[in-house]
Amino acid sequence: MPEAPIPPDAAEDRFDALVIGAGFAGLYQLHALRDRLGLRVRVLEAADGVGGTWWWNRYPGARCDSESHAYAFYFSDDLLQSWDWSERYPQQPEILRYLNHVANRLDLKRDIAFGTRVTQARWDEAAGLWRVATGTGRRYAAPFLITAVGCLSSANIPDIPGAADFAGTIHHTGEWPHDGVDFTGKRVGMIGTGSTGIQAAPVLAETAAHLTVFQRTANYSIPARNRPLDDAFKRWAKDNAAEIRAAMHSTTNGHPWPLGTRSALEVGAEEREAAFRAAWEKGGLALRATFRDILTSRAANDTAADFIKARIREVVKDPATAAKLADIDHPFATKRPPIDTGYFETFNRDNVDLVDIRADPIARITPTGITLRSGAEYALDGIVFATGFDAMTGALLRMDIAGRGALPLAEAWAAGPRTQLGLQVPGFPNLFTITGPGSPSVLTNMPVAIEQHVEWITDCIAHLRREGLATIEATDDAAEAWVAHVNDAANATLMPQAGHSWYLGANVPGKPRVFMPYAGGMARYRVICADVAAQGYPGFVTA
Ligand code: N01
Repeated sequence: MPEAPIPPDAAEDRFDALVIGAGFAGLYQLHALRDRLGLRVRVLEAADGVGGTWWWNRYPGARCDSESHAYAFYFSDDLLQSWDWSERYPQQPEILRYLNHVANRLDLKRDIAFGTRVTQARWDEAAGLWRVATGTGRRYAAPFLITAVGCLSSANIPDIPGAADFAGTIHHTGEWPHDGVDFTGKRVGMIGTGSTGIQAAPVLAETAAHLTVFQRTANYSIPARNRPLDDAFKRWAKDNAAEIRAAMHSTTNGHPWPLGTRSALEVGAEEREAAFRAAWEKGGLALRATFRDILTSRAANDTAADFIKARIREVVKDPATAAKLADIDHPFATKRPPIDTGYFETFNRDNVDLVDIRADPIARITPTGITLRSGAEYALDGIVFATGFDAMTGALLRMDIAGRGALPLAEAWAAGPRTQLGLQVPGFPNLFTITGPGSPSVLTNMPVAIEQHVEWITDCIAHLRREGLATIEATDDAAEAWVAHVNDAANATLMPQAGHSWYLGANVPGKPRVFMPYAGGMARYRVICADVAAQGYPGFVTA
């Protein structure tokens, strides 16, 4: 039963716009609405500080897979010139320092309510307001509600029988204790081999007495080749900011390198191997862009997949372990490709074991460890769930949002997310979802996608105010057409072939299987959104 709207309340705080979340997206959205449009804005943030993803994900080895000089705000020259990254890939504490630098430099913290988790949001039709309840008991209202809650912020904690009885510690990587976890001398079991597990395993292995990695799906990974940045590079990045920005705006994934122009199949085996080898030695996500058809042709993809599998077998000394690690069941980059610092090498350590839980699944957690279906037991002092997130929709649905006619978002999205451009949902006027499902979001270097959404939303609200309009809402027809286009874009790639990926919601039991991000490319998406705005917002109703 839909609940009644939250009644108007004398203690309610009124603003022109409410923003949920104070990560990259929420910080820029606050700045844009407050300092460019002059609106009264409040950001509601569950954590006690800014940072979003980088506030919560403090697991050992947490670092960004985008290169630091591209993982930054490009809307402000002052921010670019006033910050130096120390490494090619920044670690979590450094990114958190960066976001504090941004918040301080732009004087944002005074408009953020920290420790304030949104528990309910209701569209009050008569008043033309979003009424928002929070965990602190304080209520807020504003005509515009903008979610900046991130795509990977709702932890996916597997429901393994017996977990409550475990005598040791259990931690999910996305909810890591702020004072850390000391695994010195401990037997640690880590479940999950996505980007997170692949980053964490080498660091856990350094301190733990023993690390057991429980692998359900073997994964590709490319060496990051992280390194400290020298002064010459830092100077180059600052002096060439405009060119780097232009490059990021022109590419499929929002990274500052172009997709190769050649097919992997039009060159000879030797030349192809040399190209993959060069990308492998350089390190990082650019290997995916070596040839133009790695994500669209299975035969082209196989050449990259075979190259990486050969490297795994080369690095890992024990043939049985190497075989399990290289037994990858999906095409390369159809799940988000991890990059690593010594992941495969970690399995050459005496204190690390790999357990194949596809062959022999986990039966239960006992007070002393993990037992597999075969009866095999692993004695553990600590368990790390590197099991990912209820991605893209989880954080939105968790907030209990209801729109026109008290329609809950969970009902509107019962068969999967329906949006116009990943920005608005039919039936939810004046609600904007930064990097929402149906937008390129997680397929890109996130700050690029975030800047584009924040600027589109800000321009849209400016347009409404200029025209004396109170509301904007996506139409059903537009959302239907957009969802069809999102599906077509995904089906033009190999990505749906990774049947168990979180892009499809397949990692969360019971979640509808719908390819959620827009795979048509960031550059193309940018043009589509700009055209919609230039044409006076077709696909939306304003009033
Ligand atoms: O999560 P994942 P993640 N029993 O969902 C396994 C971003 N990121 O946190 O593949 C046993 O990718 C699951 O197995 P399977 C990045 O976009 C960015 O690693 O479902 N195993 C898989 O191996 C990334 O893609 C950065 O069979 C279970 C693993 O857990 C996204 O976050 C760093 C299980 C989960 O992998 C998510 O990555 C890290 C169960 N019940 C992450 N449930 C940077 O750039 C799940 N698994 C810094």
